[in-house]
Amino acid sequence: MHSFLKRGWTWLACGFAWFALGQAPGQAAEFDQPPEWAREAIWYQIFVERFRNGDSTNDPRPEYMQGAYPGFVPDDWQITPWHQDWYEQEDWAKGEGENFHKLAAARRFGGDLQGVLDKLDYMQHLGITAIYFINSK
Ligand SMILES: [Ca+2]
Repeated sequence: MHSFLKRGWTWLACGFAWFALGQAPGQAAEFDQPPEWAREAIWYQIFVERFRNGDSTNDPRPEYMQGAYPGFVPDDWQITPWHQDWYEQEDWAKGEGENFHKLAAARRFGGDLQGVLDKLDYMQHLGITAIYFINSK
């Protein structure tokens, strides 16, 4: 486990470096010439907020959602239960009178980097060698 965590951090760092290089003007790698390590990697793409909640003390609160799509925070908004059916509306969503997809954008699940770290063994079991994080606000 320890060696995997050590390698896991390397993978995370490589992923961030890859992302940073892709964003730095004039320093982006040629698209058709990825680094050797990226050619060999088995990628796992993670939307952290929806992957796993490893620390409930950092869960989103309504004040964190100000300015984010859909542009309002419904009354009585709460974290969406982790295993809720995607098409089931939360109690806070039922009385809003907005379409389903707009309210689905107001969902937050509380996933965080601790949740990713908690599942490194699982990802190793799958044969994953690199992680690509999807950005979210
Ligand atoms: Ca959390």
